Amino acid sequence: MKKRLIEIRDEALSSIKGVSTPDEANALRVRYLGRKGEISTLLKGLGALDHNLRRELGQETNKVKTAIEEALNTRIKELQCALDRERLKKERIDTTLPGRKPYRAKLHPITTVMTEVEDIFTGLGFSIAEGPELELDYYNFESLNIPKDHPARDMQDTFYISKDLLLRTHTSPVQVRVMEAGKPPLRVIAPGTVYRRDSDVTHTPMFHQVEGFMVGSGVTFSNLKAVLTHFLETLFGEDVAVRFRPSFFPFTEPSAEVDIQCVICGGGGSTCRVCKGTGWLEILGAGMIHPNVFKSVGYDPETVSGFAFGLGIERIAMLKFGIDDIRLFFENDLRFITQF
Ligand code: 2NM
Repeated sequence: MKKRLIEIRDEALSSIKGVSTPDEANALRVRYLGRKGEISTLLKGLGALDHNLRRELGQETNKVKTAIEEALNTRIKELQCALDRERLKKERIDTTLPGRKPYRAKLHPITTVMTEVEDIFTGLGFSIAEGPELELDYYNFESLNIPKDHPARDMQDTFYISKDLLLRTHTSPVQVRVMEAGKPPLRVIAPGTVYRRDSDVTHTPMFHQVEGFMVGSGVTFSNLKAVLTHFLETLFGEDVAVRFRPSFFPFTEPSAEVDIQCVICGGGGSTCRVCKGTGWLEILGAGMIHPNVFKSVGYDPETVSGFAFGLGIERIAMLKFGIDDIRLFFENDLRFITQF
């Protein structure tokens, strides 16, 4: 029996040397030291032995158990150390790497241009007004001298909600509401979102406008030219050439379109894609407010005069930043949006 005990010990110790994971070592612990392990099984025969022999074998067994236990613990510690070393190597952090730059939010290019336009007009004494995007047909069309069945309603295809309710196609209805609620003299701009059924590289169904007007006694077309020329020189630089061309809007008479010399080719490019070889870019619509608009808001067209104008923010942002597709503004791709 003592011989068998030594055999078990040697076998266990050599097995322990061969294991390669802590789990394997623990399996050996069960096999040799467990309740149904090799040693327990051997000790079942102990009862039949003589007292002295039993004591001697008992002591011997304890020594063997301790030896196996120690060998197991040593091996497990070794293996655990190796595992830890490997993990540390794998998960090593290079503290010398430069830190990642935190993302810094920027203003959307449309917001930047919108604010710039607002600042120029507030600098001239204009105040800012807002109004509903869901608008009555009356304020969007009727009051602006655009009766039902008037061909001008087709100029901007409209999103109708019902017969009388629509998404505003321009911010002029805000101007009408401001005039209706106040009395001359007034200088107001109305920046905001407008909606038209249109979609291609230069049109989106939602875009941004700033419209403005100035009314009082003796406001003239010269005042219109002075204010808009100052505006364009501030926005595009003192040296920009400005041109006023006759045009038509139902809500102004006379009406004009305002061009600047092409910011891309400088006016000389017969092959320029942006100005299509004309050398000029259309930037603004404007005119002297129509007597019928004054009548709508309860002003006397004989004693009150005024000019009004409107411009598209996306178009200006495209020209300022050299962007050729308006849809880029609305895709919210950070690679685009963070460039400005
Ligand atoms: C434009 C062009 C010409 C305009 C007119 C008015 C109002 F309400 F005062 F009559 N607001 N805006 C106007 C005039 C807008 O945009 C191209």
